[in-house]
Amino acid sequence: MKALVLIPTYNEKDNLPILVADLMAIPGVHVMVLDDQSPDGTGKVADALGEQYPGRVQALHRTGQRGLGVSYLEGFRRAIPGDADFVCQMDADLSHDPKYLPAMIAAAAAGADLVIGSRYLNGISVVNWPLRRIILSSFANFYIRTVTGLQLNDITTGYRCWRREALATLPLERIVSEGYAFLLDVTFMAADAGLRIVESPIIFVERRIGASKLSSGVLIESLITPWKLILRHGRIRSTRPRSS
Ligand SMILES: Nc1nc2c(ncn2[C@@H]2O[C@H](COP(=O)(O)OP(=O)(O)OP(=O)(O)O)[C@@H](O)[C@H]2O)c(=O)[nH]1
Ligand SMILES: [Mg+2]
Repeated sequence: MKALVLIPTYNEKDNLPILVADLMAIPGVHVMVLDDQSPDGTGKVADALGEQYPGRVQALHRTGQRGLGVSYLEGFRRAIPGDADFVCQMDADLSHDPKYLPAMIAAAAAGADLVIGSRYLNGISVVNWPLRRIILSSFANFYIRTVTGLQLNDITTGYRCWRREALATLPLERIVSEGYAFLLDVTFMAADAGLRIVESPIIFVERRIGASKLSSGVLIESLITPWKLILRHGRIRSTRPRSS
């Protein structure tokens, strides 16, 4: 079993070594850091981790347009022709605890095409979020569900695990969105293609070190994207996916 974890970074020099050390404790897990020329030197930290864990950690120094969506797309493009059984996605800011990864990989090994690390499967599982952030995120998920027909509790989470062969079937080159809209876009594409999506519970912990990079432009894009998706493809009509 090989799982490649894609980690997009922008100014995460203090968080990244902690996350990678925890991931390296899980057998079969490999890491690809997707750094966007972070001014704080995260790229150098990623290179050092590559030397510390040869053959398991790889640092990709992106050039050109910066962004979460374009970084993930570049990671997918590199991972798809590779030999990993599973391709996972995680934030670098320690919000996504690696302890949930084995259960997510197991769900994919058991037949799910996409496993979503869900904050909203058992009530609301977030730590250190102000009430307004909880309301915003819950409303965003309710809004996206209502407009698109996607029956998932957490559509904007960045903690995921794909079966590589299933990911390879998607027309990813069509995606142009960023941030939360990117995450919605790719999830919608997976559901529209009939992939089997399951949710696996996680407890999300708000970052303690470093700053958030998601702008109001990205939030507005995530309000518009659901409408773009249904205008192009229609609403999702599949039955409610099962949780793992
Ligand atoms: N490569 C790359 N990574 C990014 C970019 N913007 C954000 N990231 C990374 O994407 C992940 C999620 O970004 P965050 O800023 O934590 O977004 P968020 O979790 O919605 O916001 P917070 O709750 O404030 O942390 C982190 O690992 C970031 O370092 C970018 O432009 N390029
Ligand atoms: Mg974060």
